Amino acid sequence: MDAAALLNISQVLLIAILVFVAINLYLVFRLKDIDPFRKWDPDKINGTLFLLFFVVGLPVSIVATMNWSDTFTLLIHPASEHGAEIDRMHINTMIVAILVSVVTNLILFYFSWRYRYDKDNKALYYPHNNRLEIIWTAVPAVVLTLLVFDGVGVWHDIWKEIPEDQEVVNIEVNGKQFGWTARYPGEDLTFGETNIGFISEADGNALGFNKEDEKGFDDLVVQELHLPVNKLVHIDIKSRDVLHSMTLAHFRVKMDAVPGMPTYFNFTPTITTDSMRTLKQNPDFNYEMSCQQICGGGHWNMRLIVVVESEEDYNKWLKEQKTFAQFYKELNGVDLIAQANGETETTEPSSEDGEGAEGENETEATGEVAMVK
Ligand SMILES: [Cu+2]
Repeated sequence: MDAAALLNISQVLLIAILVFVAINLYLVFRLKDIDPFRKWDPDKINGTLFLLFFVVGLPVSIVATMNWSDTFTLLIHPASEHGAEIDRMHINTMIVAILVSVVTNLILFYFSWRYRYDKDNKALYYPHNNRLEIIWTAVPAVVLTLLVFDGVGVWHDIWKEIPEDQEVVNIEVNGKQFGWTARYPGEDLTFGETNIGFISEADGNALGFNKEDEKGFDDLVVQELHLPVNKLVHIDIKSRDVLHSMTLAHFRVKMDAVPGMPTYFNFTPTITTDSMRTLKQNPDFNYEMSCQQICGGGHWNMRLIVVVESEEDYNKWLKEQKTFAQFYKELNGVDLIAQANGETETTEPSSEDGEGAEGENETEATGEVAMVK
């Protein structure tokens, strides 16, 4: 028997003994026909308990939050350019909410004690006060409007148009029950066409590539998201079944993945995984993508590791990943590139052919798994 089980048994025993003692006391009082609580004033007791609850409860909840909640530790080191703005808004909202909550609860608990029942006191009939009504309607309205305006401004900044000439890293993220898969466009920087009707888990085409579209041959399908630091990232977000929510909490990024309606999010990661490990003093720390929309039984397990690294390391990693054509050939023995070339002989010396040949040579060298179901 382990310590925890022993503790549980001793707790049950303790409660049983207390119940036993209470029953005995009750029987003794009844036999002797005495009421030990005759002199107790329930209004005074309740009033005092209310006050005590506030005086003890408030500091306890503050200490507990500061020591055991993620609220404060999560909200340091935003890892994206816009993250600091989100945190600033969050802190402003928290200050307002905590202030209002402490003041109203102080009044609630103090009044419960101060105006407890007293037989000499007569209740004051006070049905209405226009000035009070105006104050407690106008003050929250103004404060909330200020918070909302601030939020709209920040949201507008996050969603600003990207200038045509700005360099953007394009990535696609696909959600399904239950997992995330990321896709990079490969060397041609263009995603191949996909269609939900082409999805076939059996032959490894989990994203539904159109196997006749050459633009998809060099696409990289990966189970780990790599991002270059300080580069603008554009993520197209898709879902193939139900509603998911792509969440990168450390980067303050969150956007729903909606079946049949592609969404997107642009952001710039600013802290590499290595730097964050140092900042957090945790050598095992990893950024991760999660799902924050309850989407079924395996919702909790929708996790994708995210690695932020230097552009050099990022490019190196990209080169190590298998293209869709390589992966497909290894799994099914079908060479999509050769097939496409055979069918379209007239368009022979295109640039894709060169890339295709290179890709074939690399097949042997990179044996690592790039694509999982
Ligand atoms: Cu989900």
